[in-house]
Amino acid sequence: MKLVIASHNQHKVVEIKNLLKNFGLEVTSLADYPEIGDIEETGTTFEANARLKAEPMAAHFGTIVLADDSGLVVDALDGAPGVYSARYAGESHDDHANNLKLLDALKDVHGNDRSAHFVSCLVLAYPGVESLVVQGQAQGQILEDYVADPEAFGYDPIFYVPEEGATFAQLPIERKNQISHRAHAFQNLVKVLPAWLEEVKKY
Ligand code: ITT
Ligand code: NA
Repeated sequence: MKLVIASHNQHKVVEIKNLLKNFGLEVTSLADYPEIGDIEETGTTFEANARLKAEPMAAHFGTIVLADDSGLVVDALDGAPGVYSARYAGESHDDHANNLKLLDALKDVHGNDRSAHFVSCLVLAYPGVESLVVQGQAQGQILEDYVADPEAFGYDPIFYVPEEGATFAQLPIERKNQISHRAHAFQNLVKVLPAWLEEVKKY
């Protein structure tokens, strides 16, 4: 069976392809379909935005489509940047600018008060079948010092996991893919996917 990852974020696509490795699916992403532009994410929840990305694409491709809507929820900022994580510092989706803006917003917040969690909401869509929705979270702390890393994904350079003694950016991808919000969402997906694929096969 074919599955298209409805994402233009290459970091995300690499992680998801890795997480999908043993599912026996033929996986592509929007990088393979340059004619498809960005979808406007007008939702106010991760689920709403993931549905906006997955469901029209499933109708377009006639295949299973997987979308991930994710973000960083910072307790001291009442949940910001949340669903606006990609465009926190503006529509250019600049990870470096987003990190700087977040550190500035937290400049008077110290120690354990810098707690945050990542959220990943996955939606699997297929024409005529009710979408499958799962979520995962990962808990951490926002560092005060930022070592810019142009290779890193989003907020990974400032997201510190005490149990690992490392930021997400410092972990090998294999380890991040065991403990991340996306990894936990996939662990939840595995439980419900077989029954959903049976529904898909009926169409
Ligand atoms: P697509 O919508 O095309 O998939 P996007 O980057 O715009 O790509 P989102 O709208 O879901 O995706 O925004 C998620 C943002 O949250 C992302 O740009 C990062 O800033 C942040 N983020 C999500 N998961 C992350 C992770 O594992 N590590 C670091 N930052 C992450
Ligand atoms: Na997006």
